[in-house]
Amino acid sequence: MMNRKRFLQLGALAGAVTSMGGRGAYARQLTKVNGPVVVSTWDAGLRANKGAWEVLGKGGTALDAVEKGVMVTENEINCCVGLGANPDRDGFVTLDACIMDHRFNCGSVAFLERIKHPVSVARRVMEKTPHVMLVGSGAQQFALAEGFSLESAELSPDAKKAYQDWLKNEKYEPQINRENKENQGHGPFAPSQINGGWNHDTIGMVALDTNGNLGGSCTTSGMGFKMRGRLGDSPIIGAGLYVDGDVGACTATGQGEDVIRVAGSHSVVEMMRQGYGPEVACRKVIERIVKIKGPDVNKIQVAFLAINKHGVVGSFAIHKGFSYALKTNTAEKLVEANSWFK
Ligand code: SD4
Repeated sequence: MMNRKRFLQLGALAGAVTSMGGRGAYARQLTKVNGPVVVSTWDAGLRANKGAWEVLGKGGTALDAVEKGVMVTENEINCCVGLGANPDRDGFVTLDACIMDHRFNCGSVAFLERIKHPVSVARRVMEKTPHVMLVGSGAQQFALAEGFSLESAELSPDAKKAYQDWLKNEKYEPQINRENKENQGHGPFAPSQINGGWNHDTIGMVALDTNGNLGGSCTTSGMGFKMRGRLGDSPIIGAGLYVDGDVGACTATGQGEDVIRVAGSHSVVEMMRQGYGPEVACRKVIERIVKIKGPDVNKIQVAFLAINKHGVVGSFAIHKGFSYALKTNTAEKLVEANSWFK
């Protein structure tokens, strides 16, 4: 007799599956692709995916693709990620990033200042040191020794304005990350019309290359106006990103503290190892966060974005409003993720 696990595996391979779980019956669509695929969080992912595709489209590796892809976003001044993003409450932009390949090689930097491409520094940590993670002035010292330039500490015009607005109240009250017209602004605190409307600070990307290898990256300025020294999930292997070349890869966005608590991306990959399709795997971990948070779940957003070894993509968020960008040989689009609360 076919057990549940086998059913889900077959369902994922067929490209669509309907299952039971969480709060009852729910139907879902899974995207099964042939050839390379890249997905990344939020709508900045559309541009980042193009950068990744320059590598993937030519048969390059997922690892190179996920580095090149998120570098596009790190480069966008007045965007949500990189040196143009919101500072901490003391007025300094501090960046976190990590990268991982299909063989458990990984590198990470955190609390890094004045370096344009933290994801590339993370890759050097992975490739040139015996360590996984470097932080703060040590990470900066390493970056400079590796030939990265020290950039200006000046805030981008939009970040300067958002910071000055924030200083008026100095209220630490993160809002739910989403992209829609009612909640536009620069970072998680300042609803306004700046910068086309976003209130998130991260890009996570996972990809499968033509050789069937997976890779992932995640880069962020962290939560806007955070306490100095605060780290979220994004640079933490297993929280903001995890890749197991035999199973799948996952990245996270949203309230980092609540992703760290459940080792979010690693937990999603473990669910996929148990046979769940990517969306169900994401949903199972979201369900865990919803239970842990109780009524406080209304104050936070978390979203996971996963891909399995077969190129099946899935995502799930706590609240509506999370979308991810998908690129394959035949598709290039923004997809609204399913969510716990509709
Ligand atoms: C953090 N997870 O620093 C990041 C924030 C984020 O979109 O994803 N913002 O907690």
